[in-house]
Amino acid sequence: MEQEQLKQIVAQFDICGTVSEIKPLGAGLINDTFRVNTAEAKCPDYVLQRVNNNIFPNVEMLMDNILAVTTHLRGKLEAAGAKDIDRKVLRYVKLKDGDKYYWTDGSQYWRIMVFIPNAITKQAVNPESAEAAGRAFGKFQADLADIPVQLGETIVDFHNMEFRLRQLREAVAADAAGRVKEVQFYIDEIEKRADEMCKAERMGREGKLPKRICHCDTKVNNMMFDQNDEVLCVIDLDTVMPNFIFSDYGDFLRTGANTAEEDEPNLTKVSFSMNIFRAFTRGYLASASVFLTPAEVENLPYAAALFPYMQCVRFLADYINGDTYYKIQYPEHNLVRTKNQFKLLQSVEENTPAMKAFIADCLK
Ligand code: GN1
Ligand code: MG
Repeated sequence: MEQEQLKQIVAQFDICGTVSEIKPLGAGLINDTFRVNTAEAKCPDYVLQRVNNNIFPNVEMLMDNILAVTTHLRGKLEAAGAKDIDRKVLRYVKLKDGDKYYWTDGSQYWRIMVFIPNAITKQAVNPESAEAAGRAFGKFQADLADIPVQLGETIVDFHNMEFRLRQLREAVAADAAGRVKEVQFYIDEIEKRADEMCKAERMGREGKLPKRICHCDTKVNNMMFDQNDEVLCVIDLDTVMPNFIFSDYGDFLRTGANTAEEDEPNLTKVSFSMNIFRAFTRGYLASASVFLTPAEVENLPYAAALFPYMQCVRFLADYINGDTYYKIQYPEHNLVRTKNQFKLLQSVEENTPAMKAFIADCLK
């Protein structure tokens, strides 16, 4: 998109100063993100985002959720007397006209938040930053437990495994891109595990598992760190909604404990790091064990398997559908991601007894 068009969009928002430059930022697979630099030293820079409204159909609800979440987190930080609050929770910018926090021309949806300077985003973590991330996501869930509003489901059934399997089966039946034959091995491996992997949905129906406010996209790169590997701020709040806590625990390990990136084609590099698992779990239990039920704790190793499995199902369904959901850089990209997540799942499965033993030890 042209600078001029982007500047026109920024001009709708009540920002400080004048825009000097706008350039692409980040590595998200769904929204388009830009950094907006301002000319004046007294003004912050900003982050401009186009919300993908094919994937998030109700942007109004999504922004209401985000405003409720950031306001609540800000209140907690103020009550605790925290310093530098604008580095610890996102601040969204209102339109110049009206009180909305997004601008739309009727087909595209845009929003702006204040850029947090000198913060670090990572694609990979070491044990220190994994432990800090565990504490931060546990605290994120704890802090949002008493949010006074009911948050909407921005993507219905987002982490519902039964639903994701139904989508895959529909994709296989339609075979829109003629790719089913080449991926039959993965379909079979997925089906072998399908029943076990839908355990959370069953437990939920039986009243054995609560839904809590979760982040639901706890990829490593959705959190910002300071220079000392401490977590500053949790970002990418589009999917904050009620869910099983497995979402946040499992999805962090899916990226953080993978010894390679989620689209690494060389599968010998892909495995599940028990070092990262131990550090993250230690951190998570330190801040979340106050509210977790025994059933939640007992199933953390299941959650560690569920998320590579679910992501494998989602990438494979998208590949079979002809790449309609995730951004891709080359034609086989979603297939490479599928294979990567399956390899990671196998490594998680090998490590399950060791994970169970570690968690039991932590609780002693
Ligand atoms: C997407 O937007 P991003 O890149 O943080 C996706 C997640 C997937 C992830 C896989 C709304 O997250 O659910 O786990 O890609 N977000 C949505 O990398 O589908
Ligand atoms: Mg992201």
